[in-house]
Amino acid sequence: MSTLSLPRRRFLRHASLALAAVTLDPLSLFSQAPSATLKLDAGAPTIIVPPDFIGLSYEAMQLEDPAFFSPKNTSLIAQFKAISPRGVLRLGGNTSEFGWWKPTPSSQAPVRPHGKTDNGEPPPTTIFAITPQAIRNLDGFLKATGWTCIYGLNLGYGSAEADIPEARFVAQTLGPRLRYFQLGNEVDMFNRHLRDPKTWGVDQYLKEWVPLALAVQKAVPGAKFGMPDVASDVSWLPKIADRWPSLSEKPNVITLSHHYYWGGPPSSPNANIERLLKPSPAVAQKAALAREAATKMSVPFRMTEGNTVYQGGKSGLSDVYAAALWGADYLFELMSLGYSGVNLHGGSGHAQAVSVGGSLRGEQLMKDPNAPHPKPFYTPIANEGTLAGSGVDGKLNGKYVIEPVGYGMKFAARFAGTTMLPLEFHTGSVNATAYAARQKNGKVLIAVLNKDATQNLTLNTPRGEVIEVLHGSALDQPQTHITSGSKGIKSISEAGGQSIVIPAHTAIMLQLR
Ligand code: BDP
Repeated sequence: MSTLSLPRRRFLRHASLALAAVTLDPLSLFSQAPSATLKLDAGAPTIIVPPDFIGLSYEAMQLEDPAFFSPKNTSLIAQFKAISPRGVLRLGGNTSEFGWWKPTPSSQAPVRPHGKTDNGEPPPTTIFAITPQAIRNLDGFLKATGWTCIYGLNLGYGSAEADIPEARFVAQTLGPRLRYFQLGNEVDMFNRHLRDPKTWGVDQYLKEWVPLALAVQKAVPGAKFGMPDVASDVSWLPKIADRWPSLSEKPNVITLSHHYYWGGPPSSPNANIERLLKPSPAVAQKAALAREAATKMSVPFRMTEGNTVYQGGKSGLSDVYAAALWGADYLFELMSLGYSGVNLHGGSGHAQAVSVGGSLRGEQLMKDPNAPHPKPFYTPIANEGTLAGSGVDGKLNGKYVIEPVGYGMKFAARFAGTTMLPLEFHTGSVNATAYAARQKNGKVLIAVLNKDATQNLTLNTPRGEVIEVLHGSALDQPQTHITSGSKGIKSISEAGGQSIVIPAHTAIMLQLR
């Protein structure tokens, strides 16, 4: 039996709570727990989950430090691989409109007209350089992780002149590790800072985006694109799909994309654990719009950037065990809705703080902003140095740890490369979800997430073994574990099946015989 969990330092902060956790006799629970039924519909149409479904998203500004995505950053590489042996690293975020390509040490930074500042966006004076060394190191990093990359080019301050040399070098260096370029981050928000709100919209966007993408494509043979990477207005996708047939020349778009933050800002009283774990109808509504557009354009659709709470996340919500259950559930849901992949956002404190206007708003809500916490709060992988506190960036020390939301991703990653199977799941009053999939070896996996804060779930299932458990002592505490095996979760055989008790706020992975 192996257990993966948060590092000792953050664990010890809550050791007293962990010790107080009561070990319940699972058999005694059968009588008290409400019962749920689960029925597989093996004959129904199915969805294939790509083997590299799992993804992480980082700010483009992370490239400012060539040592970050580098083959030498072995601890970060290990954590990428631990979350998923295959995956997609997406580089973009608000900072992708503020970088510039610096081909030689003597190249001069561009002088840019500074537009207006918008709350939650980088200040207009933000500028950082991306060098050939950063791209070469990125390639070494991708080779070491086995991941590929979605690379964000600059649309906000972009031009053919500025973007082509960067795109050319990136394509030549990354080769097959470059999945596609994206050109512009959260273009539905450009009206608030980078463009004239009176004229900005889908039509103006296409007027700028299409010629720029075509120029890059002509200069960089084989260049492919994802678009439009909107923040929240997913109705842009069907609007683009409707206009697409009328374009005289079409760039090679291979994916439609949008972002998703569950809630925010951090100060909102609605951003709380109870609501985080409830179903979010917006997820399926956005999926319906994305699917409609993607079907019209005959391309896959992807959620390229998202997480719990925007503006860098919220202390006590984005960085605690509840976020692991949210992350796992969200990923399973997107798999069952037919997404080709999902990238949860994170990074190191500095780049991410710049992306949201200079500081992590969630820190202002903490009693002690210097108390150890991941920076940003929602990052799936944190640097141990930033956990130690002290300022926005903490001290990067080369050691990386998986945070709760990253454990949720790791738990869901088991479904990568499977075929989803529809199921019927009735849980009564318990807040729980379930997903099923057939693996390549033919065996069926069922993930059951009991997100309920207090109620256990008694479930009647076909016969099988619990092969993994996602658990934490409390929803509002950081320690999070994935334990292989059944971790004491007992089942009772019944005619044609079994009963399993899943304790409150615990998820299991069941493999049927
Ligand atoms: C998104 C931006 C990203 C930010 C994130 C946030 O693309 O750069 O870091 O929001 O607000 O909208 O946390």
